[in-house]
Amino acid sequence: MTIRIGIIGAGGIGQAHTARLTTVLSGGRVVAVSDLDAERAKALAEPLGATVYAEGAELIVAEEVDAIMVTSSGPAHEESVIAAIEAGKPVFCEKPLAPTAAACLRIMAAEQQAGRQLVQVGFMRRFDDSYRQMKELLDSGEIGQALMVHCAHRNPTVPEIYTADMAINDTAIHEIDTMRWLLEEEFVTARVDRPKKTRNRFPHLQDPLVLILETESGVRVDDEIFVNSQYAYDIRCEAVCESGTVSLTDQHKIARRNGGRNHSALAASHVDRFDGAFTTELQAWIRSVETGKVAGPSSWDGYAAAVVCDAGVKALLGDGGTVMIAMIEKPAFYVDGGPTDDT
Ligand code: ISE
Repeated sequence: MTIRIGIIGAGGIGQAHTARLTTVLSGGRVVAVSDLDAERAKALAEPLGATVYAEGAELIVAEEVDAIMVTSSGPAHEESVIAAIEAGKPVFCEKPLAPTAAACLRIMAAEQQAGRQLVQVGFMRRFDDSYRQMKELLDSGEIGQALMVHCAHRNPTVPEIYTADMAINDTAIHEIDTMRWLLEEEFVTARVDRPKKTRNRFPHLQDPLVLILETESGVRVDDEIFVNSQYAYDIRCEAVCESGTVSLTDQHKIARRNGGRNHSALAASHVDRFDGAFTTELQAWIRSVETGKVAGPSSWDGYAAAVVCDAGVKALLGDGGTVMIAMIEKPAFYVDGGPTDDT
């Protein structure tokens, strides 16, 4: 069975996912594309023989489309995701699920109304081999319970259109989701520390910053966000546990030695650092469409991340104090993948 996929949003990530679906993954085929920019949609669709739809809404209800991939800009996600749910079609939505917790709640309401989970959110780090190995070790209990986690998320540079809140909403959101998944706990407080600013930033940014989160049981997570680090895309994570530690290693691409030196090539962006994770994530989505059971991050996870982001942004823009995080109780619908076709 080949899942016929419609892509809404033909920008960078839409193109990257399409390339994966076309060349690396099995079980899915891109048959339809829609983008506000018709030329961009055409450029993506034509080589694949896919149909271009002027409106995402038309693509969603098209007979030839079995499942939807939403790779448009964050604020446009809600409309497409809800329309896909209403059409009863599975939908993969890039992160963030929606820019506000209120919008995520509307998506969850539509999904519960539909009676089965249909949404997977693009938090790809959950599919990264090294994070998965960390989780396996933590789950085994071999090194005791996690007490603290030190994270760093460094990008070489960001463009001028990157706004102050994006340090949380667009960048730290990855650690927020990954830590919820790794620790299997929700966060209850957020604070932002503001170190000395780099001269290599645009003036509207606080760069670097440290987001400090605390979970229900008291695990402290610190996340250094440094988006003008200049040198590489560097993702770090160390969990300090009761009787040991576990951390990601340096993600070298190659190690070169010459001229009396040891040079290690580091990732330049999330595209190469998380290449394998993106592939595993999308393959898992295709399989889940086949089985009818969402297997990755759900709308609930999209909502939970949005609530923590809202608190993080409030802390960043506030007076340096601690912000309480208030989430709704997790609906039974989202426990263990929720109801399926057969329930
Ligand atoms: C970007 O939007 C991403 O999603 C990347 O994974 C992240 O590392 C980067 O910081 C964000 O700006």
